[in-house]
Amino acid sequence: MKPIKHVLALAIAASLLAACGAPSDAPPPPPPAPDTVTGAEPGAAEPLGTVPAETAPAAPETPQTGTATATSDEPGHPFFATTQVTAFDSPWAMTFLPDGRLLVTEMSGQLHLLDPDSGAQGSISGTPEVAHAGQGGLADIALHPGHADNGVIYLSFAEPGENGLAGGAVARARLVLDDNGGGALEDLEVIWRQVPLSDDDGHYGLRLLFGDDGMLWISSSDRRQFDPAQDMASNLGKIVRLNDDGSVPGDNPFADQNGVAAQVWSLGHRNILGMDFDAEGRLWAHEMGPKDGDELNLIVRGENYGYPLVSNGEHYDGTPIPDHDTRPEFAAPAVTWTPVISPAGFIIYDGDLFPHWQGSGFIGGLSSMALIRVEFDGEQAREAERFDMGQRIREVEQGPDGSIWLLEDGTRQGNGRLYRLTPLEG
Ligand SMILES: [Ca+2]
Ligand SMILES: [Ca+2]
Repeated sequence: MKPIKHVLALAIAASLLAACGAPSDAPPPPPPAPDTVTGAEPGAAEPLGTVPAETAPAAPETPQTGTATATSDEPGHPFFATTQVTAFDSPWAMTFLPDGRLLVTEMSGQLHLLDPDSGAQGSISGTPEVAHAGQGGLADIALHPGHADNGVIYLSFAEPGENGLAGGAVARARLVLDDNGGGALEDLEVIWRQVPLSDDDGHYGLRLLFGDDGMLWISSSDRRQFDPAQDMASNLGKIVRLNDDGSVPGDNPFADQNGVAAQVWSLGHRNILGMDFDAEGRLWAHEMGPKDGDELNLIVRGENYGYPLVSNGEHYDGTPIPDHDTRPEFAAPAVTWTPVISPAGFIIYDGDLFPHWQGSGFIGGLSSMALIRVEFDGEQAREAERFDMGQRIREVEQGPDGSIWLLEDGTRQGNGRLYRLTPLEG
């Protein structure tokens, strides 16, 4: 991959001089209005229901000092260089094509195709109509495991319904690329929908992931409706597992139940914006807590993760929620964060460029404006390091060469920059 257009004078180490880490042209976003438990947030300027944390005096987080590696087994690690590749308006997700080009979704509904080597950027036509409001819009993108042969991709999005309602949906289509750096989606077909629809514009979730078993995993968040997370007549507040055509696998834990219950792999979730498998095939998902209590969970077949009956956070209106340790029948998080990090985007790294980070998880932080490294030990996990990025991180991806790619959240600043992280030489 060619070197870079625009290298920020920005090298971030664990011993971060964090205040130096922010590009000079990136003032912190204004403090957001509080999330509420009941109402819709005020318009599209309010993308995530995590916001109170951002008004906390410590946000962005207190910079790590030179002792940051005290939480790490590593004796130290190389610096990484942060390079701005380009910028989008309100990017949400990205995935690499087999040819090394990058597909990037925008909440407004656009799908971009970027050649990181040349900087050439094209667009993909034929994306579905989206309900672009609040946290809703075009969301995640994933390649079919056989994409190199069949060209099939999957998109998740907020789908407009009748009477001002909307629901999360997943479509698959064939990506047909042209010779001019763009392309089109053909044979687009919606294969899954959230039930029920809601007039709330938050907590869609809609992270997409394929496992080694060829199954499609979807995070379906609670739409800020709470109780559906425990209701098997709804697929809200669940992690869903489907065949690649949207049908229900016969070995799902509730496959013998009627309706959407058969789709469910796990329940009792709030708002999941990141999932990935580790090298042993365990599924991990982070989850935005209510007021405090963000989580990283090991996702186990058929388990109930307890929301809204238990949480280490509390409702935004001040109503307490019993903590996890009061109800051992519900699966407890492997990591819980108070104050919150507002997790968005997640990879478990297996690349070659940062060999000492193989097996680590990397979580984007919105309110924490950080990249958070998690270390795993079997079914245990812990935060190992936190890199202050000085901006809300929306999405994390691993590049074909093992570089780490970040999308800045554009919904606040209107400028969602794409960054590539590489080791610093020397
Ligand atoms: Ca991605
Ligand atoms: Ca609690």
